[in-house]
Amino acid sequence: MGGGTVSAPLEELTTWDADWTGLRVVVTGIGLSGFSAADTLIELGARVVVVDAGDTDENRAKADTLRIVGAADILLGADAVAGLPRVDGSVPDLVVTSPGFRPTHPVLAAAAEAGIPVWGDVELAWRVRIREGRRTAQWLAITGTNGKTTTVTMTESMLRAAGLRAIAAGNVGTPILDAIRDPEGYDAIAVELSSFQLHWTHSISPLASVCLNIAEDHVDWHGSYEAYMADKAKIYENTQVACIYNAEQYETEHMVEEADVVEGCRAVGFTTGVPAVSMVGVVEGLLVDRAFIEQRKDSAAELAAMSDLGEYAPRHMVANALAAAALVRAFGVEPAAVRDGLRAYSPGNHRIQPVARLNDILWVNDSKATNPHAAAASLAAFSSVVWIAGGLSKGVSYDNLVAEHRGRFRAVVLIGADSAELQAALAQHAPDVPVIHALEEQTGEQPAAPVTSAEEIMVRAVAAAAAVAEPGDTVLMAPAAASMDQFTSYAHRGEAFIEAVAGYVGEQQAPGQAQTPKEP
Ligand code: UMA
Repeated sequence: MGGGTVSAPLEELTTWDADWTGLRVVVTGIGLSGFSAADTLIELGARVVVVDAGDTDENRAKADTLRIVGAADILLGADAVAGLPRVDGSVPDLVVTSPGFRPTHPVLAAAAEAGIPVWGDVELAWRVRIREGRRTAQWLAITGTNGKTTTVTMTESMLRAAGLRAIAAGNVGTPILDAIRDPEGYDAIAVELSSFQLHWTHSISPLASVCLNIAEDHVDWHGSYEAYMADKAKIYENTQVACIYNAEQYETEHMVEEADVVEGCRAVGFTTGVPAVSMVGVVEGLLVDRAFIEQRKDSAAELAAMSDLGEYAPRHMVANALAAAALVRAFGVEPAAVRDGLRAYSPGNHRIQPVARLNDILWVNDSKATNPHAAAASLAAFSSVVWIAGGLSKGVSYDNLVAEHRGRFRAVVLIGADSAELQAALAQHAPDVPVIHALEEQTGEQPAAPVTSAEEIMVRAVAAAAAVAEPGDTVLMAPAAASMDQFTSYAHRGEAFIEAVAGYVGEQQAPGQAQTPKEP
């Protein structure tokens, strides 16, 4: 450390009330997590410099807010992130990074080179969660390639049904530091953790944890599938009561076997089949617990009925519900609250969301399918599909997805600025399936005009899909890719699809004959 006021050593900074004063911290990013990290550190009395490549109006407004709440230097623009800045003229003691920054980013590479510790906002949140005079929330930690958001939201719903003060936070949207700093505090937090966030956590010790599933994703950020998997496996480290694994995916069980956990912590499986001892699963249409009851050797406790998940519950939804149930059971929640929580839960938009039905063709928005694994789950739910797909591929392979589902495709409509990888997989594994480029389509005799907006992309994709779909088909927009090449977010992509479908349906129908979408 340099001169001036010196805080306690980092290893002693494990509560809110520790001496954080004068700690020199660089915060990377002024988005959701960076802002909450900087705001927290300022409140703790640390010296903070925030850097962000985006010199936008929004970032400038946030910078002004941080300057008002306390001493912080905020550096915006490309130059700001060219290397590691000094804090009060000295080398920083710590870097707290936003998850979007890759480990190879110049600021983080410089920190590694100088031997400066890097934490994520989640590590910081863990270190400040204990505060005198406030209740300390237990953490139920959730990761996985797909289903995280559904599972944290279901977990939150079950905890609330049990009368607990609970919130879903982390990657799901509410920064974990906002939940930690809530003045009333929480009994439990359902914490969604992405692989990026897990990469920068070091000491968290959740009450229970789960990796729902694992498949190739975010290879560009992590460098390899193995590195991604290793970061996901960190969810189980130091777990106190139960490590919950997917009994249908050995990789997750293996992660539990390899984890260093608190003594006495149990391994509990979830399965959509009949559960063995120490598992939760399904028996004759009921979700049951053979893990958290005394008599588990020869009996099971009913948690809920499949029908409590709604009329239409694909297999992965059942799996997510069981994982959530295992987490809350580990916390001591009664079976009735699992059922009530599931009944109260309503799935978010953009996840296998039926948006219209016309001439026996169902239109489904699954914009949240941002990788092949998620797209596979929704493709599996329908037998004959016009598939709208493509976008930012994040370096993953499409071979297995296309090879496995080629029998379902009536046709594929490509969106995405560059969907060459998906197109190559289609050419190799599904050569007979018609592939339509939404953006290159000809309209009548005239070549299509250049696409001017994200909305226009979806209008074209919907028109192309409508031209080939037949009664009984599902038109499924499950891109298997991120959205940022053409849209601002998956939500924007989903909204554009919903609007385009509504426009198409409106054109087809005489006024007054609109059909309301039904759950498939
Ligand atoms: N920035 C740079 N340089 C970079 C990267 C980012 O300057 O190389 C700046 C941007 O200009 C921007 C800020 O950093 O101002 C954004 O930071 P960020 O990308 O880390 O995003 P946050 O706004 O902090 O949101 C993050 C999560 N985003 C990512 O992990 C990319 C949000 O998850 C999360 O909800 C939020 O923290 C609160 O915890 C979103 C996500 O897409 C939903 N997650 C990925 C996923 O689910 O697949 C992992």
